[in-house]
Amino acid sequence: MHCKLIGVPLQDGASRLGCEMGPSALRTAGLQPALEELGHSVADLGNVMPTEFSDIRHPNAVIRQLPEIAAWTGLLTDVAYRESAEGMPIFMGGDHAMAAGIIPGLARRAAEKDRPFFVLWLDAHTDFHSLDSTDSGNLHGVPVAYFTGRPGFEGYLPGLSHPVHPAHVCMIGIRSVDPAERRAIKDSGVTIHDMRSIDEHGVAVVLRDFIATVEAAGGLLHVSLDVDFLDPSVAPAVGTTVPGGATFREAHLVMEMLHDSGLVSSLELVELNPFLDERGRTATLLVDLTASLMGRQVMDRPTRSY
Ligand code: DIR
Ligand code: MN
Ligand code: MN
Ligand code: MN
Repeated sequence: MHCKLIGVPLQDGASRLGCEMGPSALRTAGLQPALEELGHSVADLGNVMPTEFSDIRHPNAVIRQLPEIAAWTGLLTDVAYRESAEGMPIFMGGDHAMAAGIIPGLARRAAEKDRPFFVLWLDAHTDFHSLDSTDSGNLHGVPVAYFTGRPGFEGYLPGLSHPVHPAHVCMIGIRSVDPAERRAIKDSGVTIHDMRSIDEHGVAVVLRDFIATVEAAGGLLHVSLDVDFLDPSVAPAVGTTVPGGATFREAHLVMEMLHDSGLVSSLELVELNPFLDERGRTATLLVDLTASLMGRQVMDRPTRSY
């Protein structure tokens, strides 16, 4: 496989500074050599950065950095569309607001290839606020509502040419949902496997169903991995830790099963805040999870202590 690393030093969607260092930390933790060791070719395309910002305001006064997020969204839609023509783009975030641009760009490409497009959303949060409902004002809380075509973004974020069908979005790891998000997502058609369902059935069972759906449809699958999907005890480098997350092995098993499915066509690693890390362990874990997704077997794991 030809992997393309694309750095997205975006932190305007989160409340704490630091996610802009995410791409550097993933490079430092050895993402490129880890992929090369598995026999993939890798091109690091560097970082992208918007240059033009328009002066937009929304009546919801708590919203932060709307002009910046609008500019990033437009830029990332173009970048994701362009870089998904061939090879496997790996977007190194950056906070989760980046998904608002990347996913519509990938969806446009999938439509052009005549393939149904699916999203696996690995996160503690549903990120399903509208601009009207967000009470934190942090726009990393809105991307799923936006890219599934929920109303209220018109005139604020770029118009969506290819919204993702909510039934094509599967969330795993959910355990922190604001009341307004809960009301909106309930009847949206998005599939949600919260942490209780992982505890009760095991992550393999819920993931196998979704993989079967994507496979039956002949779809392309994008994986959006938010660091807070993981339990803070194994992944402390994130601004919004929520206890009770996926374990080290649950996360690896997800990646291993996705590899075996052969369906994944793109990946986002988001919300890594290296300022909050402990000796690089979260960045290293993200590199190892990516390696599992790209074919590293349990018996081939490097012998390191965490
Ligand atoms: C939270 C989302 N519901 C908010 N938090 C996120 O601020 O609206 N953290 N996305 O990662
Ligand atoms: Mn998120
Ligand atoms: Mn999250
Ligand atoms: Mn909130």
